[in-house]
Amino acid sequence: MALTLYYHPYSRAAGTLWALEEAGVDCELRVTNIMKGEQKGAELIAKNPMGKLPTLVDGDVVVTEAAAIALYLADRYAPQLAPAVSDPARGTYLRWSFFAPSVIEPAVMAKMTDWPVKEVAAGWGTHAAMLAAAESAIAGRQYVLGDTFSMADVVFGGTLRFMLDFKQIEPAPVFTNYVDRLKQRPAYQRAEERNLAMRKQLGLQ
Ligand SMILES: N[C@@H](CCC(=O)N[C@@H](CS)C(=O)NCC(=O)O)C(=O)O
Repeated sequence: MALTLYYHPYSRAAGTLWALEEAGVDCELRVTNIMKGEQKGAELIAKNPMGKLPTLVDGDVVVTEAAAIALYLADRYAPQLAPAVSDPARGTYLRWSFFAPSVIEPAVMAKMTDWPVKEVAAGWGTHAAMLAAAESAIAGRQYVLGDTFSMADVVFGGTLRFMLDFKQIEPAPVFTNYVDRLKQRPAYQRAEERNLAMRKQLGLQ
């Protein structure tokens, strides 16, 4: 198997399994116990100086950052899940894929930790503006691209799924309906089964 994912079921790498399942890509899972600090060991640090999961190795290439990994998998292995570079829909696809880690995640973290930041300087603005923008991405639509599912839904929807499951955002119907729709996907369910099996195998629950 050419691909290796440094993985733990209690990490963002669990979401990467969904991306792999959607892309139909086989990948060796290198379990890295973040509870024991294995992510800071020499093997992973050599590949990802952040010492974080997920880290994907594909031949000679290392890809880090969950969103980048998902978009990479679509571009390289499942182009049907990404608008072509020449398609203007690519703008929408990239917009909400980048919005997840660069706006949703820090806005939620800033609110949870009472981190005082200047709204004009912080790239994520305010929590309220983040929620309104996220809502605008999917209001009246099935998916980020309208009727067409894409890898942007794995990234953007996967982030909302996590925030809802861990009660980090309010369960507004626009978000819960969208996430419920995503959870029906066979690839999502296969990934969740694998994550669950791995948690059991590692004695976690
Ligand atoms: N920006 C990274 C964040 C990765 C990240 O923070 N991963 C966590 C697990 S979800 C981690 O590896 N934590 C262990 C550590 O920082 O030592 C991404 O989006 O993939």
